[in-house]
This record gives sequence, structure tokens and C-alpha cells, in this order.
Amino acid sequence: ENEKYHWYYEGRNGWWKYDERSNVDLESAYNSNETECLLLLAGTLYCVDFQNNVQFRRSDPTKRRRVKRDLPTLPSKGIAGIKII
Ligand code: V3L
Repeated sequence: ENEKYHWYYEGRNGWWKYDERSNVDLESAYNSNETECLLLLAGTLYCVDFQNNVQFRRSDPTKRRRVKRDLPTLPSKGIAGIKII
């Protein structure tokens, strides 16, 4: 909450916001100049790669989604799969 930036991942026709906890972890890793951030999302381990701006499952790196860091006011589909109506 009250963050300057939010992280987004790609959906079919727009961007989803990461959940708040993931966003805090992503901001922390990004601002520490780490090259990636590992996230446990509903029991699945994901890697967010800051150099290629993608996320993927650690167990299956073939499916990649684009990610971006932008203003929190950007239009989005919702938060972590929860649609905004
Ligand atoms: N946060 C929450 N759920 C995620 C995330 C994430 N960072 N990454 C993947 N999933 P994959 P549309 C997404 C979910 O990449 O209609 C959206 O949140 C992912 O959910 O193969 O295409 C929506 O719920 C998917 O269900 O590992 O825009 C849903 O897709 C599942 O993990 C549909 O969105 C496998 O994704």
C-alpha cells in the first residue's frame, strides 16, 4: 500500500497486478539490484527475471510471461487473477 511503483505480469489481453506481498518482495529485490526474485505463488515457485523482464515457473521455464514495473495507477485486469469489475 502507498507504494511508488507496482509490478505487473502479462495476461491474455492486458496486465495483472502482482499481489501486495509479492510486490513488496519484488521491490525489495529490484531495489537491492538483484537479478531475479523468487516468488511462491499458490504453492508454485516462480522466478521473476529482472534482466529479461519475464516470469516463469522454475520447474518449467518454457512458458514465460512478460513483467513490468510501473505506476500503481496504471489500468490493469485486476490483482493476481482477481478481476476488477
Ligand atoms: N500471480 C498470480 N497468479 C499467477 C501468476 C502471478 N504472478 N503467474 C501465473 N499465475 P503460468 P488471462 C493468470 C497463474 O504462467 O485471462 C491470471 O492471474 C495464472 O493466472 O503458465 O489470460 C489469471 O488468473 C495461471 O492461472 O505458470 O488474462 C489467469 O492467468 C496459472 O498461474 C487468466 O488470465 C499458470 O500460469
